[in-house]
Amino acid sequence: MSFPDDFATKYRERGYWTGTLLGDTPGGGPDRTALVQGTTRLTYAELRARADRMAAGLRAFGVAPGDNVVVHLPNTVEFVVLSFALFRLGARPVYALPAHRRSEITYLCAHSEAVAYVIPDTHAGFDYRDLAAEVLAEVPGMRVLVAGAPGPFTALSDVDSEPVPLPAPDPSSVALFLLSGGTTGLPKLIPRTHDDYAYNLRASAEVTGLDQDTVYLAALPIAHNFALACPGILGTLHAGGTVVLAPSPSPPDAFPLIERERVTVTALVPSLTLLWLEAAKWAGRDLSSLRLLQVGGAKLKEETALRVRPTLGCDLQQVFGMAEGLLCYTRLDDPDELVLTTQGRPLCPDDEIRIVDEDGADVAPGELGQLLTRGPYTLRGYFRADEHNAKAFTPDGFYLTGDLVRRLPSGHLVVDGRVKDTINRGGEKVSAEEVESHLLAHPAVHDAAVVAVPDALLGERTCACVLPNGEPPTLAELTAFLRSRGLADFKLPDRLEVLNEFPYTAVGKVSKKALAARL
Ligand code: J2J
Repeated sequence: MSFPDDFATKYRERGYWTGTLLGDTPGGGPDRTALVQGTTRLTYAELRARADRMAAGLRAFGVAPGDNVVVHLPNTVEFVVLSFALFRLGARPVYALPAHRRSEITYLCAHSEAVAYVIPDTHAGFDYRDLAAEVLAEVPGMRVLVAGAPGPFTALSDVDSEPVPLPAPDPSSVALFLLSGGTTGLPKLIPRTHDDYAYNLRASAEVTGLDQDTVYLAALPIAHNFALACPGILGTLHAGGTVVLAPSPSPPDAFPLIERERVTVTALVPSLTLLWLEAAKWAGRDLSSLRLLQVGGAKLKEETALRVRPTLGCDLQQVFGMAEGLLCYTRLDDPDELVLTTQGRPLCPDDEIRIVDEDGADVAPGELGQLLTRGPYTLRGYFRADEHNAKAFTPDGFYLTGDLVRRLPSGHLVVDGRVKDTINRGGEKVSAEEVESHLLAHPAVHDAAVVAVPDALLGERTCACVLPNGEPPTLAELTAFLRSRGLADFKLPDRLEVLNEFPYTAVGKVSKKALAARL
């Protein structure tokens, strides 16, 4: 599903789509530092050279333009080099989150018909080579590349050869796939083109004021849109700044890096922001280089927003974004009132916004309704998902975000709930339907409904409501069962409620609203 010709023409004429290829993104001077990971430091010249060699190596290895490659790497130099190598080649990374496991990865590899799957050897106490062996049993024929000790597979470091001239990909072609937070059973693949994603990261870099003096700390997983390109690592490298890769966003990992590298900008979800605000008081680390903290992924409470400047000594930017496209940012020169209480306004003057009621009619100005959007960097359809696309888009191409928002006269949006059946667990999105379908496979579960319950730290947690089949299962039994089915840990229910019956809506569907209210 690509952009219609008349829209593509408009987006080019207005200067959003410039024909820039993502492989050409690293924009800094050759001797400047592009990447820092632990004791490893790469200049821009080194980054470009390594990406060129890996692109040639991948080509020789059999990866061709248009091929899909599932990339399952943590925040490492290899992630960045591999991404640029694939962009140069015109092969397409499918970015899996480090927390994904057999259930998600098997599906992603099969659905994208990936030719290769790239993993670390171990990360955060987990051996990804064991996972790869399990995935291969279900998706045979795929090649596995390992950053680190390869075990039975191929070392990524061996995928290396003298640079060769490679044909440049078409800027309007798909450059990469991101994953949707998911409203249905399985995560959807979001195709992003060179043209649209280059705009996404360039305009984001502008709105956050990035330049070659920026030192960006990648604390959140860079496989996620926020830390990848909003402006994230790609926006920073475009601006010629320095990217510092953190192994995790926890204060003990992140704070020493901020102090040592004089980090100026970073991005967090609200639950981590709370953690940082607490830790900053006792950590005894010099965080004074921080200029800007971006917070997004879930609704930031005003109480938390108010604490950012006094505690961390930097400005706050709220970001309401989605991997599907649309990004809203509070601006650096917005009045405090807007920065503290809104989720920003759209990035592009040609982001089209509609706010509609249940019948799809536009609401009155200032009223709450579902946000629909269309624009130069918002997808027109998920990859190979015709049936879902028919429901997720209007006939004229607006994407139904599932978010409930109201718009202020300034154009800023306030997010206030959602109509999609997901749980936003500290910024990590859990599809209720996906968890329910796994729960239903358990012999002691007759029926299951998964709902969000409020939580002081994470914003929301996941509650599994179950009608038992005979002896009711325990939460520990169910989470062990879900884990054995290869589901990522962040999707495991935090709480179990065993019920005798579900409340139903007039049309006979389980009423999640009534269920949540009952809890
Ligand atoms: C309330 N809900 C929010 C916010 C996202 C930047 C920032 C975040 C994401 C992201 C992203 C929210 N307040 N500030 O991709 O580039 C919820 C909405 C939205 C969904 C998208 C980025 N910011 N959300 O979170 O694809 O429900 O992207 O539709 O993971 O997160 O989730 P995701």
